[in-house]
Amino acid sequence: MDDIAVKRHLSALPQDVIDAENDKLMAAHLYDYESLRVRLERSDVDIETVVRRLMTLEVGLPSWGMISGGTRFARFPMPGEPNNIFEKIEDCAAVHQIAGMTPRISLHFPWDVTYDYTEVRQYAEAYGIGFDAVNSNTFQDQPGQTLSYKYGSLSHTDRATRQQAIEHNLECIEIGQKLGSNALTVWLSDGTNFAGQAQFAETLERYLDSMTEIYAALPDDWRVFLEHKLYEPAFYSTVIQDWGTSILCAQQLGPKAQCLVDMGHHAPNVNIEMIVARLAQFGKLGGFHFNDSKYGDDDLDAGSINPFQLFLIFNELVHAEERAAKRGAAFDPSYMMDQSHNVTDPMESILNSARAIGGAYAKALIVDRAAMAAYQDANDVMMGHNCLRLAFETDVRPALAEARRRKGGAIDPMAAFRATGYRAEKARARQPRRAERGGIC
Ligand code: AFD
Ligand code: MN
Ligand code: MN
Repeated sequence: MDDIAVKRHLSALPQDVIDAENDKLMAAHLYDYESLRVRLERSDVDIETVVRRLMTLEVGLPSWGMISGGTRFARFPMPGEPNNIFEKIEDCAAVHQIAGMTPRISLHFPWDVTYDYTEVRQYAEAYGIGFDAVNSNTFQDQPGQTLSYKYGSLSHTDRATRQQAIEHNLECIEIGQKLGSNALTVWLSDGTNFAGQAQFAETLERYLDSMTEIYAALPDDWRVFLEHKLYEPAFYSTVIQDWGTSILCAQQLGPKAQCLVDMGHHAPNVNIEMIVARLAQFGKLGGFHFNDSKYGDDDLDAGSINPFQLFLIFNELVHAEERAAKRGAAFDPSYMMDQSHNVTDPMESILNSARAIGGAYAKALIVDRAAMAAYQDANDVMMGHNCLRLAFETDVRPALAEARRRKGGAIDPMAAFRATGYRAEKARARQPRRAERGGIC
């Protein structure tokens, strides 16, 4: 790896292939871009400003989403998928080269445990990839583990089991420091399957005691993200079941503790954009796990089921961004994806998701906020609503394509990715993964 580590920003994909694909589309792209520019100008929106803001959008990729996912029934591996952290980083770099908005990878431990984190960091840096929040895992027992998490981890009734889970989280922070990460995400699977299995209050107290120890170990510039989830694997109750419990715990722990919103972790029909607004208003919106869902924690591709919801979330994010800017306050949620790709090529799903997330942001950026505020003040319901509808119905793809192109990415991500033949080449070069039994990852 040493020869790779000394170079800077290797290309995972042949840039000339991306450029050639862009050349083919350039005339049509310029025409579409000009049409959008004129269209937006009529609403006093400057397309250049939109493109420049789009160019600042960054979304971290889940290391566990780079391989084919699976259900609890089966996992169907695909030829050419990554076998280790280096290959996952390489795939992230390839996606970033095309999409221009995914410069970080979020690791999950112990799944991504390796022997030399300096080497991993250098390898990633060589590709221009950094590290997003590190994720701890106390929802599975690992080979050789002393105490079982069958009945819980950070909230377990047994002090020694809690201690083991605390130590795992402390180790994640240490690894994260070596990698240059600055956040820890704690998703806790602890909960119950039966009424009477545990007391809600005491369980939460034990969780808070454990989290207090983890919080105390956070370096100065670190944050801890609390990821709530209402069910699964526990089916009667979970300890951090919703954003209410999450924000209460984050407030009790202190300013470095914030809430992470995974879009699939709510009851059906919950108004997620409103949760986003509330968390942002109280400085507790730490991060996102973007994905989409039809029924539960489906981990489908962002924007594939309910793009309007994704847009409404970004509408709140842009509003929160602007509110914070006016007050000189910080607003810096960490955007990440958390998807499971069972029937598609993970890289293609991620490219599509990046497009959906960027598109939702672009649409949120062109909302006429001054007009909407005036309609709201005048209680003109229909016109207030139409400010959002108009933005949502606008085809913003040329602005997004331009943002990608200016970063060396592709006007048409899917076409460019397929033109590189990346996956077929990896299918030849990489060891095939063995067919595994079921399991989320
Ligand atoms: C879980 C949560 C959490 C966790 C992931 C593991 O969304 O983010 O880290 O899946 O695959 O459902
Ligand atoms: Mn998640
Ligand atoms: Mn999930």
